[in-house]
Amino acid sequence: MSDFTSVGHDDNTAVMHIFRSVSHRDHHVLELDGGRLVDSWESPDRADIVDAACDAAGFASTTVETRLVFDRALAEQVHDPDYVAFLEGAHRRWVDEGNDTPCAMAFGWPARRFRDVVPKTLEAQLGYYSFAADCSISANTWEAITGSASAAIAAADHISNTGVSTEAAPVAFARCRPPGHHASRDQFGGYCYLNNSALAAQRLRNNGAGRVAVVDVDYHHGNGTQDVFYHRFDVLHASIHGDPAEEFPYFLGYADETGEQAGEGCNRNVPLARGTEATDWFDALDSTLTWASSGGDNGPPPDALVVPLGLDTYVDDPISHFRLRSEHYLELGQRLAEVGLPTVLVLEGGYATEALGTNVVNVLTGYSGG
Ligand code: SP5
Ligand code: ZN
Repeated sequence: MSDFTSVGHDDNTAVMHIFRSVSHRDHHVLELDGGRLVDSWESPDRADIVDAACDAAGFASTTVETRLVFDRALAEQVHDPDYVAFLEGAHRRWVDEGNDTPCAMAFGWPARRFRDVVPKTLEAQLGYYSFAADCSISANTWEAITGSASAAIAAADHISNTGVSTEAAPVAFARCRPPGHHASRDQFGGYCYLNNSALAAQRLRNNGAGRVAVVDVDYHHGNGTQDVFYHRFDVLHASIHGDPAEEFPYFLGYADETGEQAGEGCNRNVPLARGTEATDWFDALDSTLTWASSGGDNGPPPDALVVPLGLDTYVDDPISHFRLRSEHYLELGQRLAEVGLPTVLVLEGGYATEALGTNVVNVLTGYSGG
């Protein structure tokens, strides 16, 4: 039985545990960037560097076995079952249709005043089930995305099962790759296919958490997670990100998106301008954590926290424009720990690969009281 009673912090600090998959390594895809098809910024090196840094820092870890952990029924709670089946079969169909290029990629999308009708052919469905040309599907993408989802699911189960048996609120880090927070109920894009953070939040609900808060600190708006939970009261969603008027994903993430129907008042967006400095970013974080931990605009406080953790807020990130430095990630970890809720940290973006290991370790160390 899981138990989500929050026990707060005293002198004891949380023991961080890491969950990760190895199947990510064979997922390397192409993206359209500046008018060229290039190797994706979201490279296999990212995860390998994070793993090496976490191991060197002495954090305990578990490598998940996808076939034991991946839960298709859970994936179909978060995503359209037809979309999940499409992801599973897309690359096989790409090869069977005689394509001799490595990545299945869309080139046409349902735009304004187009019809929302599922088309028949693979090339049409690639557009129907995606929203951006920064994302494609390679031979081993399905294995990588189910492995990544499994890391998030195992991390959620870990904090559910740890419950009140430790002094401090339990915490786990899902070292996911590929990332997930741009993946909506039925569209991939932004390097994301299955929404790992949404899967973790849904799993925590299934395990007994009454309400779950998701606080997304990636540089980019968590459009996919917002989409999945937009009409729901049981999962709060907040995101601090580059203003969509100038940053990907461009068409969602404004401050007036507050949720709909049962989810009204359960969504919060804090768009910030390019060039935002750490002091302003931490002000946004504090007010967002206060909002989330008090239950959003209405309703009871959450029993657990999921943090889509992007490190692309870093000053030297090659595709992003906030100005956090490595020491700020220690502070981020501390602020998240101060919330005092059972927490799953889920790796999202971060493309300054040489600094990514240090920055992730700093969040985990700050959280762990180091
Ligand atoms: C998980 C995540 O962080 N996804 C981000 C996906 C962003 N992809 C498109 C970014 C376009 C930025 N253009 C920069 C041009 C540099 N040559
Ligand atoms: Zn990002």
